[in-house]
Order: sequence, then structure tokens, then C-alpha cells
Amino acid sequence: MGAKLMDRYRGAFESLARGLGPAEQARVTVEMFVNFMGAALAGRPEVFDRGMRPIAELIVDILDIDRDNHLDESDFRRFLSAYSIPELEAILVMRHLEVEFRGLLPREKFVEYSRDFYCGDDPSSPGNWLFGNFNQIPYGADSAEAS
Ligand SMILES: [Ca+2]
Repeated sequence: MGAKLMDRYRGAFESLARGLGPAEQARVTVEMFVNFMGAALAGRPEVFDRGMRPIAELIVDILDIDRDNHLDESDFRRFLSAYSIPELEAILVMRHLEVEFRGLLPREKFVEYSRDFYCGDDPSSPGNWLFGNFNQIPYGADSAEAS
């Protein structure tokens, strides 16, 4: 499954490189990546379902050791640690996703949070927390003011 996930990510990055054009393919900055992903996915859940949902499903396949279609807290902590999310932030993330209280994150909920993260426009959506606390990352208008 790990190789399959790598193939999916490789395909997504090849799609990104094609979308950027030949001059930009050698180097993709964070800003280029964010702008491309935003243009491709923001407000377009059908694009997520075609391209990113299979990746989200594979992530659940890899993490869900006991194959009950739910990520328990230790499964989900492995996911967060793969994104280098510190322990205290992981607790905050799980609180926003309600994992801490129910102890389980169903497969469909993980996919729904992923879809919200990539496609949603509701700043209060729990899905915005799936990959950590983005409120503390200086990007966009705030970083432009800081530089
Ligand atoms: Ca499980």
C-alpha cells in the first residue's frame, strides 16, 4: 500500500508540474504549490473526489491496522506524526476533529475532513485542522505584511 500511495502522490505532483509549465517544473515553491492546489481544488469537491480521495482512502488503508474502517487515536497520532505535528498540537487537532472524545475517526469522516481541508471555504470547518494548526503559520496576507 505504501508503494501505491507513493505512486498516487507522484501522479499528483506530475499533474502539478504539468499545470505549472516547463519553466517551473524544476522548482516548485510553497507559494506556487499553494496557488496551484487552491486553483485546482478550492470549491471543487468533484476534483477532490477524482484525484485526492483515492489518496485519502489509501492513507486510511495504511493507518487502519485492525481494518475496522476507523482510525483510533494511535492510528491518527501516527498520521499526525508523519506530518511532524508536535504532541501538544496533535492534542489540539484531535480536539477540533473530536477524535479525543469519541476515540475513533471513521474512514468517511477522514475523507470528509480531507475534502473540507482542500475544497472548503468555511474557516470554522474542523477539516481545516486535519494537517495541523494553520492559524499559526504565517502565509498569505499576514506573511506579506511581515516581510
Ligand atoms: Ca482501526
